[in-house]
Amino acid sequence: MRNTVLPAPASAETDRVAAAVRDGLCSLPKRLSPWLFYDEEGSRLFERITELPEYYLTRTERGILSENAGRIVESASNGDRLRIVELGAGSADKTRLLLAAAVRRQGGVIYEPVDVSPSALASAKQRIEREIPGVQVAPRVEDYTQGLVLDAEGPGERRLVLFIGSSIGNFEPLEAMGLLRGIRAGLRAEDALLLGVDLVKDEMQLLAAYDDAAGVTAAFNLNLLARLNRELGAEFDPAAFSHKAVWNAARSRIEMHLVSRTKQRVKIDSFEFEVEFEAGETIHTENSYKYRPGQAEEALRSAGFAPEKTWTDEQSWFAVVLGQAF
Ligand code: AVI
Repeated sequence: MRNTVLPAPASAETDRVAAAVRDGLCSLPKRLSPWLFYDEEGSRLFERITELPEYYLTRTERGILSENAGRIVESASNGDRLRIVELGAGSADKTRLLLAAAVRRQGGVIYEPVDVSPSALASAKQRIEREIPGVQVAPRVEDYTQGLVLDAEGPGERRLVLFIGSSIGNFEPLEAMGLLRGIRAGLRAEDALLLGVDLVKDEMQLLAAYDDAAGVTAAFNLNLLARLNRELGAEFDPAAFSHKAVWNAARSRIEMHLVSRTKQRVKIDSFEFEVEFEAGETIHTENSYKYRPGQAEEALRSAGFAPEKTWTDEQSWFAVVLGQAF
C-alpha cells in the first residue's frame, strides 16, 4: 500500500509557516527564518543545546545572573517597586534568579512574560507560581517584535524588561535596533531593560558551540526540514542534507546552513511546489550575532536607554547590560 502524506489542516500558524517557507525557498540564496526552528521538537532540542558542554552561552549567562541578581534588581528599582517583564515565555532558571531576588527585596513581584504562544505562557504561569512563592504571573499574549504594549504602572512602581539569552543575536542589526526602539516606546522614562548578549571570541570555541560533538545542534537544524514534512506535507529527506556552521568574521556572526548533499528536487504538497537543489547548495537557516565589548551599550543608548552597568564573566564571553530609559 502506498503511503499518502496528508498536509496538516490549515490554521493561521500553518499559513504563516507556509508563507515564510515559500518566500525563503524561492529566494536566492535559499533561506528559512530561525523562528521556524521552534515547533515542539525544535524547542525540546533547543533545551538540550543549552545543556551541552560546548554551548557556553546559557551557563555563562546563568553564572552572571546568579552572582549579580540582587545588584541588578537593586539598580533597576532605584528605590521603587519593580515589575518584571520578560520577552519570551520565561527562560526558566535564569529568570527565576531575578524573580527570587525581587521577592527577597520587596516581598513579592508581578512577572509579565510576553509571548505569542498562549500554551507556553500558561505553562510558565503554572510552573513559576508553584515554584516561587511571592511571584504573581500576569502573562501577555503579544508579538513583541511588533512593539510592546503594557498596562500603566501603579504609583511607586517601575518596570524591568528582560531580553536575555542572547535572543537579540538572532535579529539582523537593523531589526535589532528597531526592536530595542519598539521596546523603549512601550516604556516610561526610568523603566529599565536588561539585555544579554554573546561576545566575540575565539573562532574554534564559537564553531564548537554551534556544531557540537553529540550532533544535537545538527539535529536542531535538520528538524526544520522534518517540521516542513510534518506540517506542509513536504518530502524532504533530512539525510540528504548536512548541518554546517560557519563564522562570518566580517559580519560578526555565526551562520547556520543546511547543505544539500546531492542534486535533488523536493515536493512540497501543501502548495503544489517543487524546489530544486544543486549538490552543495545551502539553505541559510540562522544568524547568531556576536557583540564587541561596548557594542550593546551603544545600541541601547541609540534606542533611548542610558547604559547603567555591564556585568560579564571572568573570561568576558557573555555580557548582561542594564539600561535605563531616558
Ligand atoms: C536562541 N538563540 C539565542 C540561540 C543562539 O545561540 O543563537 C539559537 C541556537 N542556534 C543554534 N544553537 C542555538
